[in-house]
Amino acid sequence: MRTDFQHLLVKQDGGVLTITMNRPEVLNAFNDTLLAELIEAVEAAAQDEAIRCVVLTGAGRAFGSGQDLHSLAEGRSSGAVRVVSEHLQKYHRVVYAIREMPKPVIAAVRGVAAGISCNIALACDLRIAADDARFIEAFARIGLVPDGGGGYFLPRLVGVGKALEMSMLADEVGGPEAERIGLVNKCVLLEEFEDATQALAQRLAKGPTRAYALIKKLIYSSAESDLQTSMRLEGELQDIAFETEDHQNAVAAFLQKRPPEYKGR
Ligand code: LHQ
Repeated sequence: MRTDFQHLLVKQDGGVLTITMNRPEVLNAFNDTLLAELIEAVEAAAQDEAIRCVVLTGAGRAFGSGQDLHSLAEGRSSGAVRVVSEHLQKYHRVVYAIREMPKPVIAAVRGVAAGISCNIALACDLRIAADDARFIEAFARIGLVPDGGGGYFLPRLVGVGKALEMSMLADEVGGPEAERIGLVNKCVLLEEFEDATQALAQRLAKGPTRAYALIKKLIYSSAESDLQTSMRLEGELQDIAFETEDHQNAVAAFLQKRPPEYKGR
């Protein structure tokens, strides 16, 4: 993957690729360049077998402040943004790439995650937050509806009642509260945030990557299906997992009383 992006920092450490949205002067708001670069980076990460876990985070004091409202206003007045749903399709590419990525994707959130930046964090498989995190479904503040999959992810993570509250009141949800309501998996002290993120990512990158891809498929599909459909899919996926080198080696390691080593194959 190229590394010479204008508004993204990408860094690979072992099997972990960290993608950092980098417009800190506007709290990493999305302009067209940042959005295009994020699409490119997540789609490339999906293809690269050496990458076994992706971390998405923000530079400076925030994760992201959503759509850049200056560039949106310019796009509207110049006529470049006529029908907003067409513009949204670019964000949808990011969301689909994350969900279909055959490896775990972690959102690492410190500071503000507002608007569509918040919902991109919700699209990720796991979320770790610093205790200064502020999740804001900011859309209603400017008379809009949650986009970027927010209407889908929010009620599934926190329930319909809390999803409506967050979307209508658009109040901030802090890191500890986000952990309590299931919006994030873990909230840690800001001083521990980077180490905790990397520890989680490195652990996943050393795990059974193919099984993780199949787990994503099973859990995401089953959230939408009945028991019979889920167990049919479970069988299909287990047939695949059963033939992987990682499964066979891990069973042998257990029987030989030694720790397993997963190759991601
Ligand atoms: C910003 C932004 C920003 C530009 C802070 N843009 N500059 C909608 C429509 C169409 C298509 C696609 O998608 C969407 C989805 C969306 O994402 S809609 C929601 C868009 N986001 C917002 O409405 C949030 C706007 N920002 C805020 O409400 C605040 O800045 C928050 C609550 C995020 C952070 O507040 P503070 O911590 O007090 O920081 P700040 O307001 O002082 O911001 C720091 C700087 O960042 C500041 O610039 P300045 O030159 O004054 O230092 C802000 O203007 C700039 N900034 N968000 N989205």
